[in-house]
Amino acid sequence: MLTLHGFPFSNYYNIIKHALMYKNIAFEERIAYPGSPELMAVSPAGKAPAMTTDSGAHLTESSVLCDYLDDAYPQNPLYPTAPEARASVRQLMKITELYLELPARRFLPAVFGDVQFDEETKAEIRSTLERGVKGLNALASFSPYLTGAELTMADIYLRYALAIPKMVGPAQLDWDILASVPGLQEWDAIMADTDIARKVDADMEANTADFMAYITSNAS
Ligand SMILES: N[C@@H](CCC(=O)N[C@@H](CS)C(=O)NCC(=O)O)C(=O)O
Repeated sequence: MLTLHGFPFSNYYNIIKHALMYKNIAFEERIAYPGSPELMAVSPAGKAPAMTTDSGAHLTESSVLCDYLDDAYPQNPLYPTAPEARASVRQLMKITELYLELPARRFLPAVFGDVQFDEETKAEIRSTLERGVKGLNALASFSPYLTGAELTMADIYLRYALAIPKMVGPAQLDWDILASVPGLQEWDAIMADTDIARKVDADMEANTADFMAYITSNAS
């Protein structure tokens, strides 16, 4: 059976977990924290998520895993079939990763530690985030999903990627991403209102104390 390695507090892990559940793919979860020998054994960069396929191959990088799941398990597809439409979905995923998730992630040391960011760095991060906001404003139709009537991988990807800008935006930049993109708040509520999202969120909540304990014990 396919194995998902990582931890439920991780937003990237949850992208893959949500996709697996949506596609009705049998999988087992193996909890492994960043930098642990268990994760290093399956993830060269020591990051979550990693996946072990049915034939025993180890794969990493969430966007790669998203593609793999739809290629290897065609049921309940999360990408359209037409090449241009597929590219549009991937375009949204890439914009989400590069211009929303990753820049916001730079503030995590302020959330999990006592790091302070100077105004110049904040302005630099903000200007990257503004590119992401422009991208969503230009490309997302919210009708009701990002690219139309069908849920795609871009919706799942954005739902969990948004966790970081939502977490850091107000405190670090006095900025609310949901208010910056018309339709995003309503879309976010739709995305949260499914059994799969509720299960992923509940598991995340349940993992919080354990993850924090791991972070704390590895900080000292
Ligand atoms: N580019 C990677 C990023 C994954 C990532 O950053 N995962 C976090 C957990 S949410 C992690 O393992 N961080 C540990 C680290 O950076 O050492 C992906 O798309 O899967």
